[in-house]
Amino acid sequence: MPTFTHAITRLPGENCAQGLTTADLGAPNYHLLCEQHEAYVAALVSLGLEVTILDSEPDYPDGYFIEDAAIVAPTVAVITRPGAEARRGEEQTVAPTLAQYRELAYIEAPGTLEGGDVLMVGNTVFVGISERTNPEGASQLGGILVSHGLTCCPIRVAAGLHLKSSINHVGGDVLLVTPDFIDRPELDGYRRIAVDADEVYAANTLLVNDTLIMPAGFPSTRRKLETLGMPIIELNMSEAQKMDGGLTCMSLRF
Ligand code: CIR
Repeated sequence: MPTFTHAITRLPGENCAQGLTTADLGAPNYHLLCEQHEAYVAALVSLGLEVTILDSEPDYPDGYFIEDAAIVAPTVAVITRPGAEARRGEEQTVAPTLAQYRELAYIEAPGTLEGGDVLMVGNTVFVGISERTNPEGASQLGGILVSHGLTCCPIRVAAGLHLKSSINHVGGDVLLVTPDFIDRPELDGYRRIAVDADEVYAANTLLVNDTLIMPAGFPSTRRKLETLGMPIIELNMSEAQKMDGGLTCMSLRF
């Protein structure tokens, strides 16, 4: 399992309520969102990561969901081309920081790709084909990553915003999945733990250096994750959830 030493995050802006969302949970409270973001950064620091915090972006209310702007592999960082037109350009604001750590490669038009659709499990990279990531974007990513020793496996995303809204790696050969993904043949070879249908938001649990960070308020998922015997940190994610965002979205880890 990789050990992360760095993370890049971005502060939410006062424009956070202007971001894209399909959730019917009301507008996020900017101040509470900032507190929750601060707790998130503190959790990453407590797990040994050096965290770079970029300023909020006045033109990009979803910019703090920074995971969508890039894929960071061990020897290359791929700057995405977001499928959401309103988010196109965010990736340019992340590239200079990533260039300090990795060689950069780029997804080009007509490809679209968002980092929330990319799940790395060892040398295998699952790429969700979703409303945000098209087959061309997935194929370009595959072409870049294969030359860096990784294998891409496309997987159709029929529910949830991104692939990682529904599937995440929680250690070893174990994936945490929503009920929709439990029987997907692409995941054969992995042990799957399914969250309950009324806890699908908790499928977006983040593995960092042998600790699981999960959203607060999902007791059934917590009990299932406890069987893995790893430390668990719960974070309140109420405000990002209002904007369709989760734990993985709020950082790039490497
Ligand atoms: C969006 O719709 O693009 C943002 N409001 C939420 C992005 C969440 N990102 C992620 O799951 N990786």
